[in-house]
Amino acid sequence: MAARIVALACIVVMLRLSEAAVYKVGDSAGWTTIANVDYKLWASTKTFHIGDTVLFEYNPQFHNVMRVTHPMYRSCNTSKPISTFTTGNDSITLTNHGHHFFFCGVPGHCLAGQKLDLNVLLPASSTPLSEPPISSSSPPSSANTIPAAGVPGPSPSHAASLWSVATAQIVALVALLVSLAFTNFAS
Ligand SMILES: *[C@@H]1O[C@H](CO)[C@@H](O)[C@H](O)[C@H]1NC(C)=O
Ligand SMILES: *[C@@H]1O[C@H](CO)[C@@H](O)[C@H](O)[C@H]1NC(C)=O
Ligand SMILES: [Cu+2]
Repeated sequence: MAARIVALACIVVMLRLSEAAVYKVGDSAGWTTIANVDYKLWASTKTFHIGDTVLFEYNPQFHNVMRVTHPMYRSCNTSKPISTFTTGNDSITLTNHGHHFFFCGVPGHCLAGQKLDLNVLLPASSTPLSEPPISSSSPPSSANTIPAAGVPGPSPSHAASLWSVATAQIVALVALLVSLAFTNFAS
């Protein structure tokens, strides 16, 4: 009986941990230059995992979002963005580990500090249950799925990390259910 309760508790904890987080960039201030948001500080207070989503909210008349390489990020060079988002409500799902570099491409805004460096942590292989998979619930109005910024690019083995996290969770769940069945059988 006790083993059954423990197994059920494990399942509940696992389901809670598998929820991917959504982070609104800049919190209530959003993506802007006028509030003097320190986006470096903002990012440092979060722990980003594969499957999490960052939401850029801004007035599209005044700002945009460009994903860029590290050298372009450092020099605020807007000439060759990897991708550009302009809806004012851009939801970007983080599908790879490593640094993701963003800035606003409007002249002067990156230099004024409207730039964001996100570091998505590697799934820890010893604790696969703590890594959330991509949320499959209601797709946002402007969902974008992106790989990690290059320099250096993600290796093919890491591209599969999301899949292995999901697989590990399923394996763990099956293991728990099997142990649950054996507990019932023995008692
Ligand atoms: C921006 O990057 C491009 C290469 O993508 C380069 O040709 C250009 O000189 C750079 N501009 C500045 C101002 O560094
Ligand atoms: C922005 O998109 C999110 C979903 O990605 C949605 O929940 C939110 O209501 C949207 N906000 C605006 C102002 O459209
Ligand atoms: Cu801007």
